[in-house]
Amino acid sequence: MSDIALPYKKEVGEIAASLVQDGMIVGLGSGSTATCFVESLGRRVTQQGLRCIGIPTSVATAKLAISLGIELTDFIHHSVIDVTFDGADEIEEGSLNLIKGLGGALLREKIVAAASKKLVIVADETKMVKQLGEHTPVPVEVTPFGWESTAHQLSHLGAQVAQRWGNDGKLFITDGGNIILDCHFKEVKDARKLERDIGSVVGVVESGLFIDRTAEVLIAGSHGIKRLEH
Ligand code: ABF
Repeated sequence: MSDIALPYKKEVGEIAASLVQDGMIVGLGSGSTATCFVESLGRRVTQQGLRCIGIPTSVATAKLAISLGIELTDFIHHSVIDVTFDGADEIEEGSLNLIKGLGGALLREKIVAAASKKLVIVADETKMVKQLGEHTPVPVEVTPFGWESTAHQLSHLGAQVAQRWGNDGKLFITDGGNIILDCHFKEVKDARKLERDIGSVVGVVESGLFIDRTAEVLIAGSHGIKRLEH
């Protein structure tokens, strides 16, 4: 991970892991900053005997957690999560609304977030924006069947729609077997309305707009760690 923000991500990952208490059911996020959190949590489990159980937001995070000795569970056994720590692609100042999903895990991330008593976002300072959509498209997970029609309907909302391709040059397929359409909007003036509008398009499974879900943001940067609460 040749990431200039890596020191910040590691720092905020450590802080987040220190907030996990014995007995907690913890949502384990996806992406590079959430990975720093999971790695730090793994150290607390193996070196300090922390007793917690994780619900992962992606197959990749599940594999990482298992490799680090973190016990996992599922929604059959726990329908409510105490706290979830996850990353984000954009965090809007003030509202703390998010764009997530550039890593392709938005559906499970949103399901885990919705099941959580508290969602804590861990990020470096580059993720803060004045208005969502400044430099990130809205990822939308759609069913493969009829995706072309779904894309056409999304374009009626004002989006320039692009299929997501993997680094292997193949069409990106999510853990859920769906595809992702990255929707580029000129401006996202009303993110709450846009989330509703996207969600009402037939064929859409879920969007990467996380509205009114963030309880707290831990931001790492040259100033140290900043804690923002909604
Ligand atoms: C994940 O974190 C995704 O929602 C998002 O794409 C990713 C981006 O964060 P990072 O910069 O930490 O990889 O939760």
